[in-house]
Amino acid sequence: MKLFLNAAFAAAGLALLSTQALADTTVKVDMVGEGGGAMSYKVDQPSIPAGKVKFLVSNTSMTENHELVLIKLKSPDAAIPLIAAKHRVDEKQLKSMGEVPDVKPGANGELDVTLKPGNYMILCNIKGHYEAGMWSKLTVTAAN
Ligand SMILES: [Cu+2]
Repeated sequence: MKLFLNAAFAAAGLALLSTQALADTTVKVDMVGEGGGAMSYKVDQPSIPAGKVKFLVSNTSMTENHELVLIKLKSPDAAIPLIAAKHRVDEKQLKSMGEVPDVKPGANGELDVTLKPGNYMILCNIKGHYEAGMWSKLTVTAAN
């Protein structure tokens, strides 16, 4: 029984290595919440080392599309410009590193980026979602 378990763990370890070989770090992000309710990101690690990063994004809401826009901030508390009439963030005034656009309820998406140390934010720029609290900060530290 013990031998069998060891073999099973070894196989699982190899499978993990082969799927993560391209990214140094994988960040899992759940996008939760419906219109009128609390919308947010659940990020499995808010601080990661610089390098190749894969964001694995899942929309766990029932009816609401969400997205993930990755912004590089000039400082940890940089102001986020809004287009008030449209209830959206003004992405043109920010440095976008890429996005996973329009993820349908129950669907998944991925974003592969190479990140330098600094302060970042992920936000959902579907109308009203940023204002409802759908954003999260991310710190990228110097790689060892
Ligand atoms: Cu959203």
